[in-house]
Parts: sequence; C-alpha cells; structure tokens
Amino acid sequence: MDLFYSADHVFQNGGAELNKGSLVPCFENPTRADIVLSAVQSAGIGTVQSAGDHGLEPLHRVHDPRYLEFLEHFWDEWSRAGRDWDALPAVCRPAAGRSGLIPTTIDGKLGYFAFGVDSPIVAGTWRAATAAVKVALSTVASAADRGEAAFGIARPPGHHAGPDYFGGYCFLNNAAAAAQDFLDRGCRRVAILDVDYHHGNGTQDIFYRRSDVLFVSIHADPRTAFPYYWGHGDETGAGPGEGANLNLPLPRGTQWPVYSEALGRAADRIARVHAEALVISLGLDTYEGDPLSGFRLQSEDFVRLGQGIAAMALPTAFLLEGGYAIDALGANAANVLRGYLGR
Ligand code: Q9C
Ligand code: ZN
Repeated sequence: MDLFYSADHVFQNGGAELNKGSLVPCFENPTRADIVLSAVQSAGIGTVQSAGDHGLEPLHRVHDPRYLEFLEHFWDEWSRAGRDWDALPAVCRPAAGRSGLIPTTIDGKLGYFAFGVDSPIVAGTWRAATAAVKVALSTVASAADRGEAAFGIARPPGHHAGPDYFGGYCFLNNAAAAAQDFLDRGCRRVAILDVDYHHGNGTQDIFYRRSDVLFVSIHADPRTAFPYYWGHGDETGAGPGEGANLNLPLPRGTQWPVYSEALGRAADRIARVHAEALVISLGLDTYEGDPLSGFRLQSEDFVRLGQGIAAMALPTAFLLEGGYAIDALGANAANVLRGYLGR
C-alpha cells in the first residue's frame, strides 16, 4: 500500500485552545502525524512517500474563493496589525447573521470565516493545510491509478472545514478535495465514509446538494458531542442531493457490536449507489482511551474496521482525521490498515 506524508504539517503548531472554559495545549499537534508515520513504517504496511504536487484545483472546487483568499493571506494581515501571536477568533458569524458581506477589518473577517474558537491560525497554517491537501491528492492519485487502497497522513485534519469556514481543528477539507479529485479523474460517483468520532459537518455541507458524492458518517450523537449543530439522522441531503447524505449517530459509550451494525448499514448504502471510489475520513478518536471522546472501541476493533472497509471492494483513499490518544494512535492507525490488508 502507498503511504503519503508531508513534513510541512509541522507548521500547524498552535499553542492553546479553549477546552471546558480554559486554555489548554492544543490536542491537535504535530506529534500526531509523526506517531502515525513511525507506526505504519514499523508495521511494514508499505513505503512512505512524500506527497507530490498535483495542483490544488480540486480544492478550489470545494471551497469558496473568498475563503481561500482569506486563509492564504490572513497571517500577513494579522502581522501588519502588529500581532505575532496565534489568532483565535473572539466571535463567530451566527447562521442568522448577514452572510455575503465580508467585514473589512481583520477581527471581523476572522469571525466571519470561523465556526468555533478551537482552531488557532498560526503563521504556517496555510502552508500546513495545503500540504495536507497535497497528501490527500497524492493518496487519490495512487488509489485511482492502481485501483487499490492508499493512506494519507493528512494533518491538520479537514472534515469540519466547510465551503467557507474553519473550526474543529480543520481549515481545508482534505476528504472533500479527495472525493472531488476522484470525480475529476472520471469516476461517476464517489462515496465518503467518515468514521471520526465527530460528525463531518464540513464535508456534509460541501456536498449536501450534490448527488455525485454520497456522504456517510458514523459519529457520536450531536446532542452530546461536537459539532453539536449538525449530524442528526434526518439530515438526508437537499435538492439534487436528497438521499445522498446518511448520518448514523450513536450514543456515548458505544462499543464494537453496536458500531459494527452501523458500519454494516453504511456498507449497504455505499454498495447501493454503485460508488466507484471511496474516501475514508479516518478519525481514530472512537478509541476508548481518547481524551476528547466517548466511544469505547478497543485497539483490536480497528482491525475489524479495516476488514469491513476492505469488504466494500473499492479503490480507497484513507485520510487521517482526528485521534488524540497519542500513546495508541499509531497502533490504531496501523491496525485499520492491517485489517484492510488481511494481515
Ligand atoms: N476543546 C477532529 O477530531 N474541539 N476535530 C472543541 C475541545 C472539538 C475535533 C472542544 C473537537 C474537534 C478532527
Ligand atoms: Zn474527531
């Protein structure tokens, strides 16, 4: 299996995030990708390659150009305002607020494009986030060319980033760019299966009105878990995308037997739409030891997850999303891939 990595992920290195009302060190930090890299290397799953340059065209097809313009140039503007510290928004534009009129001051812009205050923008955010997209597109290129699976150690993660917003540690939606790239390479329909503990609200939003991308997500019930305001079972898509969105929320404390039923429902739906390629938003924060989450999957369950995904029998791009139990993160990632490969 081809594995892709970019050393540029280290440039997303925020200091602190708001958690339970106080500032704590960022859960989403550079250690994560390096732990996963060394675990998959020592598990002998495949050779790790540096992400290549495939252009960023698919990224422009899933995000609003004004948002990309903002994110690319934000740090210059922030610096010109005399600020050399991490940028955390103090406000977020509410859904009922006026949309389409972007404020002209830096603080107004920052809040306009934010949906949470948990994701510091730093000097290297654009560099790291675009590197994660390169990882995603390299992963798709391998999966599409070889007709098998590939794994991208994408960091920062992407599934909470929407058409024009960041939050939940996500800035650019790696999985959405990957799905778009499969389509641009000739697939007629692509499925995204999001197994992160948290609902992939950004990916859902990006494809909500489209029928060419099926979005399926297994996640914690949003009544009890971030991102709170998306992810219910009655969000089924809209307009031409009606029926192409499947949310499978599960209660806190969920263990493998219940999780596995949801995985079966996901597999049925993916088979029924005749998807020609699969993107896996591979969050590993469903692990019982995860410090942010409330499911109780064991390390061996990730082998079973990999086996279940292999049974879908599609060219597959695995992309890392969340997962914050640093001590087990590498083993859990390797277990998914071992299960997939039948080892
Ligand atoms: N300080 C992913 O797993 N963060 N994102 C805010 C904790 C919520 C998780 C509350 C967790 C975001 C990619
Ligand atoms: Zn998550």
